[in-house]
Amino acid sequence: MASIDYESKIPNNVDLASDKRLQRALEKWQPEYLDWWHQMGPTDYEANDIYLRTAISVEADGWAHFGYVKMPDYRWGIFLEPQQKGRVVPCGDHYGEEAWQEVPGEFRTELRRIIVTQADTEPASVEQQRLLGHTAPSLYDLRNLFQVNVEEGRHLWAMVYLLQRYFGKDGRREAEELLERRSGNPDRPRILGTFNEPITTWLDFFMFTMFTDRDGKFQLLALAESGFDPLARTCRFMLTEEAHHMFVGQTGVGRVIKRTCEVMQEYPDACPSEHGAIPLPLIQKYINFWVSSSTDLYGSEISSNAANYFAAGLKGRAYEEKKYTEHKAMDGSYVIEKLEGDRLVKEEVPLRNAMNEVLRTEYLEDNQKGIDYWNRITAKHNIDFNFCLPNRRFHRNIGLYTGLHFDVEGNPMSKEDYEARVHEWLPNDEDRKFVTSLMVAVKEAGQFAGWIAPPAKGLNGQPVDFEYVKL
Ligand code: BYC
Ligand code: FE
Ligand code: FE
Repeated sequence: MASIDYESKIPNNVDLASDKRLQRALEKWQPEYLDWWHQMGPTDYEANDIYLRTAISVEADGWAHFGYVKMPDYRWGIFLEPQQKGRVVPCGDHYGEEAWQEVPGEFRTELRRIIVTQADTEPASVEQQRLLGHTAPSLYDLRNLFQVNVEEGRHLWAMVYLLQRYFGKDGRREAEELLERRSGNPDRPRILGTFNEPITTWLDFFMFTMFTDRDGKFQLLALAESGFDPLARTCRFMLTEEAHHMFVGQTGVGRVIKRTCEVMQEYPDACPSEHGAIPLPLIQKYINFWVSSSTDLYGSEISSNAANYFAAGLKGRAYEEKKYTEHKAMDGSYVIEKLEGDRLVKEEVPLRNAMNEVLRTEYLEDNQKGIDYWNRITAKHNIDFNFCLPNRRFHRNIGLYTGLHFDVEGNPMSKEDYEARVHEWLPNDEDRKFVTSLMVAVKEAGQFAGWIAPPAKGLNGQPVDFEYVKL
C-alpha cells in the first residue's frame, strides 16, 4: 500500500480505483483545479523545466524523487501515511477509543470546518506568491519557490480528498469554493488573515516560509493527533513536505543576513543599503510583521471552539501522544495575561479553552530557535546585532490583544505613543520601496542577486551552479 499508483489519472495510495464514485468526483474536480492553477499559479513559467521533487511512495526513501518537470505536469496526488493498526483517539473525551475511520455524525460540522480552513490556506499561498518568479535572486531560489508552490497545491489535493471522500455533497461544494475564493480579494477573501497579505518581495517570501509555513507545521502537528484517522494520516505525510518550506525560509533569511554582514565588514562606515544590502534593523522589522501576523493564525487565547475540538478528539496538542501523559486535559489550567486598565494581570483559564494559546506557545518557542540561528550568523561576522522575536502581544488583530497597543517587548502603551513609534517596528512605505528596488531577476546558473549570499550547498547533492530551472 505504501507505493503510489502513478498509472492512474490521479496518483494515490488510497486505492482510488475501487471507489468509482469518489474517483468520478475527483476526476471532475481535477480540470477545475488545473484551470485555477493556469489562472492563479506561477503561470509565466508553465513551459519551463524545473528540477522538482515528486513523491513516488510514502516510505522514507520514496517520497523525494528528483527530476525535471513542467509545473502543470506535476503529479499532484493523494498520499496518506500507512494506517497504524489499533490506533486510538489520542485526546479528549473519547481518549482511548478506537480511532474513527469515518466521520462521527455529531462532529461533522466542526470537522468539515477545520479541514476547509486548513485547505483554504494552501491555494491562498500559491496565489500570494504567483508573481515572485519574475524577481527571483537566482535559479536555485526560483526552483525552491516552485517546489513550495506545487507542494502547497498537493496539500490542497490532500484536503479535497478528505472533503470529497467523507463529506458527500457538502464536501464537494466546499471543494469548489476552495477554487473560488482569492487571496486579498475584498469580496471573496481567503479565510485567515495572513493569507490575504500581499507577498511582493523575496524578503516577504522568506519570512512567510519561515513563520507562516511554521504555523502550518504546528497546525498539522495538532491535526496529526486527530481521532479522525484519515485526517491524522494525511497531515503526517504533509509534514514531511513542510520541512523543506521552512528550510527555504530559515536559510533564505539567513543568507540575506549573511550578505548584509559581509557588506558591513567591507564598508564599516557606510549604511549597507548604500551597497545594495538590506540593513539588519530593516530585516528585524520584517520579522516583526510576519511573526505578529502569523501569531494571529492560532485564534483567540481563550476559545470555546478550541475547547470543543479538543474535547471531541478532532484536534490534539502538538506531539500529544509523545509529549503528554494526561490526554483529557479536563482539570488543568493555563495562565494567560490580560490587560486591565493599563496593567497586565494573570488569569487562569481551563486548559481546554487555552488550547490555541498552548499551540501558539510551542510555535513561538520553535521560532526562537530560528532567531538564534540567525544570531549565530551575525556573531560569526563579529557584528553586534541581535535579532529577537516580537512579544506575542505586539501588533495583534485576533484575540485578547486586538485593538490594544503594545511595544515589541509587550509593554502596554497608549495609542498615541504607539502610532508615534510604530515606524521603528514595522516596515513603512519607504522601507518596502527600498526592498522592492533590490528585487531584480538573476537568471544565470550560479549567479546571485547582490542582496543575498549563495547557499552553503545545492539541492539533492547538485552543485550551487546547477541549472535548477531551464529558462
Ligand atoms: N484570521 O476561537 P477562535 C498552513 C476566526 S497554515 C481570520 O478565535 P478558533 C500553510 C475563526 O475562524 C495552517 N480569522 O478561533 C502555511 C473564528 O471564525 P468564526 C492552517 C480568524 O476557531 C503556509 C473566529 O475567528 N491550518 O497550512 O479556535 C502556506 C473566532 O474563533 C483567525 C489551520 O488553521 C485569523 N488569523 O481557531 C500554506 C488549521 N483566527 O467561527 C499553508 C485549522 C481565528 O467566528 N484551523 N479566526 O467565523 C483551526 O484549527 C482553527 O480554525 C484556527 C482558529 C486555529 C484557525
Ligand atoms: Fe501546506
Ligand atoms: Fe508549506
